[in-house]
Amino acid sequence: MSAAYIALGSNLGDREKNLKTALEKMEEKGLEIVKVSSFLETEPYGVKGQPMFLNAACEIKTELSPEKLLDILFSVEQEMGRKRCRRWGERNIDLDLLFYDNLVLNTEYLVLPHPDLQNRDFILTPLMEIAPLFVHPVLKKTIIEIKNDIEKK
Ligand code: PH2
Ligand code: MG
Ligand code: MG
Repeated sequence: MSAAYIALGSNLGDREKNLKTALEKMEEKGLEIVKVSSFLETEPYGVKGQPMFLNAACEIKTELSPEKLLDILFSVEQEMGRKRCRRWGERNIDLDLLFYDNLVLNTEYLVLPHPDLQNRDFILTPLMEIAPLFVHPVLKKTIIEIKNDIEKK
């Protein structure tokens, strides 16, 4: 069994319902959800002038490869009618794979760990609730340490 961490985000429609629906669909597709953070309202990062986000993070257990897991996340987004609009723009649901065990991977399809998570408070704050001592396999720092680093910036 592998452990993976996933970031959830929504800033269109009923945001809370969207996050809950995504979690339900992930479970229906066989991902074992072991921890879910609280849902956190956050300022848009990257592209301003869009609605506030609701963000969360969860930990899952799976026998699937990281690529197959990513396929499942995409299929949930698709079933929920996700349209890929502008980069960093508004979306009813976004599911991003953050970590898969201690795997470091850089392919066209998938980059692990998520390449920008160390700069994103909206990922680190919920992640800190469920995995404060998880060590980033490239930065060799815990989530708490990474979160402290961005607070100093
Ligand atoms: N997702 C983005 C871009 N900006 N900002 C917040 N607060 N939350 C997000 O989930 C988010 C974002 C691209 O995926
Ligand atoms: Mg994203
Ligand atoms: Mg995404």
